[in-house]
Amino acid sequence: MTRLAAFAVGLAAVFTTTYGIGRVVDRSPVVEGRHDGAATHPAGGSDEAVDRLPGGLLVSDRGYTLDPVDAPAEELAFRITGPDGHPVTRYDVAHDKQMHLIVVRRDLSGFRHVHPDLAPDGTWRVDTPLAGPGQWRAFADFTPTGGEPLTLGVDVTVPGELTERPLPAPATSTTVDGYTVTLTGAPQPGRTSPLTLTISRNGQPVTDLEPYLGAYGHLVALRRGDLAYLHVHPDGTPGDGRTRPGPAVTFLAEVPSAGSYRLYLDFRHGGAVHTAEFTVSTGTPPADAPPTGSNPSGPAPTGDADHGTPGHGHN
Ligand SMILES: [Cu+2]
Repeated sequence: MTRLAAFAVGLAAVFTTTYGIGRVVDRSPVVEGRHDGAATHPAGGSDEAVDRLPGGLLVSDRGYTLDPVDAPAEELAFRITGPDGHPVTRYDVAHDKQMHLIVVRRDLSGFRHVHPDLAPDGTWRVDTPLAGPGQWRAFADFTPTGGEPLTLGVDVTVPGELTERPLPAPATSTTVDGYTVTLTGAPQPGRTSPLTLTISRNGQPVTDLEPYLGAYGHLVALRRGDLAYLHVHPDGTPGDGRTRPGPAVTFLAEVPSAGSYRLYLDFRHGGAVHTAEFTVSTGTPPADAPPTGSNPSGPAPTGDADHGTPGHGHN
C-alpha cells in the first residue's frame, strides 16, 4: 500500500516536471520545429513521405545534390551534382534565370535573393550574399534540363560573434527604402489563398512597377523553425492584358502547416530591387471572424478591415 502510494506520487512528480519543461520550451523566444512533424523526423523515410515535403529541407533530392565548393571569403560557390555523379551544366530558365539562390540566417534575418554565374564545369559563383556572422541557410532553386524543378538547401556557417535577432511580430504594413507595403490576406494551411501586397511611396500608390523575374514581384515564404521554402506564384504576368504594374501585386500561396512564416517580397522600381518583409502567423482566426478575446499563439491579425482590397475573399 505504501509502495503503491509512493509510486503514484513519483509518477505525479514526473508528469509535473515534464509539463513544466514543456511550458518553458513553449515560452522560449525561438522554438525549433515546434508542432512540426517534418522537422522532428529524420530525412530518409519512404519516397512517398519525401514527395510530400516542402522544398528546401533536403540537401539531396531525386538524385540531385547541392555541393558547396571552397571559395574565397568574398565569394559563395557551389555545384549541383546530378544522378550520374557529375556536376549539372544544363538548366532550364525559370523566372528569367537558370539559378535562383536565396540565403537567410537561421533566425530568418539577412534575406538575400541573388543570381550566381555558371562556369562551364558546372560551378556556380556569386559575390557572397552572406552579410556577416551567423548560421545561414542557402537555397538553390533551379530546374535541371530534363528534370523537375527542385529547391535544395544547405547550412553555411560564417564564424564570428552570433547575435540572435528576434522574429518581428506579425504586421500588415512595413516600409523599405521609402516605400510602404501593405499585406492583405493570410495564408491558410493546406489550401491556396491569395496574398495581395500593395506598394505606395510618399502616400501615393506606385503604378509603374518594373518587371522583375518575369513578374511585378517575387515572393518567397519561409517557415519558422525549419525554414521550409514555399513556392508562391504570382497571379498574373506583365503583358497578359489584365495584370497592372501596381500598386497591388497578388500571389497565390499555400502553406503546409499552421505556424509562423516570414514573407519576402522582391519588387523593382526606380531601377532598383527592394525587399519588403512580413511575419505572418497562420492558424489564427480570419480577420472577419468574431473576436474570441483570447489568442495565446500571438497577436491577432490587425488592419485587414482598413484595406478593403476588392477580391480579398475568404472563399
Ligand atoms: Cu531569382
